[in-house]
Amino acid sequence: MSRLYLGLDSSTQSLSAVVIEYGSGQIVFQHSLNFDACFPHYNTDNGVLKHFDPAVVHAPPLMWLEALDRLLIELGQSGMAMDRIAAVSGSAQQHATVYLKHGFLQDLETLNPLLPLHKQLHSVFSRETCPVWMDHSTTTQCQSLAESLGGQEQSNLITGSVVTERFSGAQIKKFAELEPANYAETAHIMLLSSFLSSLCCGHLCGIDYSDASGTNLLDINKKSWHQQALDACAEQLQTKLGQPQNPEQSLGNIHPYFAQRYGFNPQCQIMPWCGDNPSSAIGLGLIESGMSAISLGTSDTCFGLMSDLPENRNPYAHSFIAPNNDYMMLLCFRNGSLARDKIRCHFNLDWDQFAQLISESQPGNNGGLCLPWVSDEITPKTSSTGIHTKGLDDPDAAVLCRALVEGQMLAMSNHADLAGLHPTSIKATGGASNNREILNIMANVFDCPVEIIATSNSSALGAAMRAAHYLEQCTWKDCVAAFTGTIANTKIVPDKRLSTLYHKLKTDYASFEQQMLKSH
Ligand code: ADP
Ligand code: XUL
Repeated sequence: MSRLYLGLDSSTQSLSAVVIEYGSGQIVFQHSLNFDACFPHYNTDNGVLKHFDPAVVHAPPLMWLEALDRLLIELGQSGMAMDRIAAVSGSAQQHATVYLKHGFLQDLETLNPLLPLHKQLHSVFSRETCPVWMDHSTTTQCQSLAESLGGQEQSNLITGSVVTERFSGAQIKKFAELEPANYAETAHIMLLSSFLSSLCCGHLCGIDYSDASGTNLLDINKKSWHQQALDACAEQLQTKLGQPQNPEQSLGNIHPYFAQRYGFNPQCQIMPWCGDNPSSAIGLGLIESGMSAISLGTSDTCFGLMSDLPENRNPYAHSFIAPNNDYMMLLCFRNGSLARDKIRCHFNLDWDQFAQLISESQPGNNGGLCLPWVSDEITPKTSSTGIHTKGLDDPDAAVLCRALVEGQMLAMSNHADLAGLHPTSIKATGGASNNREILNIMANVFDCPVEIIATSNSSALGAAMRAAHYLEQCTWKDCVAAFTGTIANTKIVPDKRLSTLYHKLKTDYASFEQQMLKSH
């Protein structure tokens, strides 16, 4: 019987699982748990905790643990042959940091399989809530960290990104500065990905290269921590972080906790968890330089693989190390699904009505434009929150839904150009890739075909594929060919007439964006 591989993805709003069967190339299980709906007692809103300061965005780590147990129970209840799962890997929202006390390792090693994780690990955290990627409360720390590295341009060259508010370096620095006693009590600082890796295998795991490149602390060329960056952040940071982890090396057997509690084979291998976007690159079949994708999740991201880093770096683009040890260029837009959702709810629409209204409205809105900054944006960085419009007088629901999505795609295409990402075809994923009208606009603005793969959960699929790639010793090409088939008839080709229209609007949009950035 051929082997099964489990991929998990702990994203902003949900925990998902995908199980693949290598021999048949089938996805045999996929399921998601939405944090707000399934775990209301944590009081999260779209997976994060409300705070009076909108720049502070944290999540409760116990919720992630409770979700992991619940999902594995449901996996077992589905009739899955747990002992056929040969390897497990996962991915997690990038940049989220987890702070653990000295007793953590002992508590981890002695987990009781009769009790769920959240009942046993509630006192291991030296910071009760974890800052996540939406947090942008670290501007002061970013300035000082960038200065220590010789300025933002230099930081970009060394670490792959300008020093960025949501990245883990600035987040750790803020914690060490504002809560020195709790920082001193912290023995280990992990990313959500390495925390979940550690739980799965029962020992302390380093942060994998992809997520380490989302910290501003890694020398991206050498794949090792940059001492100056560590020293500029906090004392004894290297000891707390451990060594960065090569994503292509196994972490060993599964923790007996999971084998005994859920019936996994005790020899089941654990592969390092990595960031959700890098994992999604594999799940979408991006294994060669030049391949590009757009993920329409809570945030919208646009990314592509590169064998070498470009000499000129766009300050808004991030270079990460991909799970296949290539490089990956990524742009992240905070106003993704949350902005679309806000407009949809404002007009009391469901997603089908939202799509219907777009299809009935005029492409290009007669030159009208909309900057979709429902909340503080990160690409470009601005706090001039609001839906700013130009040439749209008193827009009705249809005009505004279209203008918002067009604005999102025009911004993405302009910033991709600046980052040296020039897609010739795009793989689309994420919750909103179910929406045909959004993908039509994407294909026309980027002037290239858009394809959707068979699961909208490409990060969890990528994790399962990374596990299979290791154990089956297959090439990435074979692995991708087996699992990333596009859904039949979902290749959307651009309409040349509309692409020409959007080509002109891209320039107008860039000027409008500049104008708004200057005036705030
Ligand atoms: P994340 O991985 O960041 O948690 P997902 O990729 O699961 O996010 O996407 C969730 C989002 O997808 C929801 O916020 C929802 O707004 C959006 N979504 C779901 N279905 C549709 C649809 N048909 N059209 C547009 N957006 C959708
Ligand atoms: C990427 C980023 C987001 C999160 C979402 O840099 O911050 O896309 O990874 O989960």
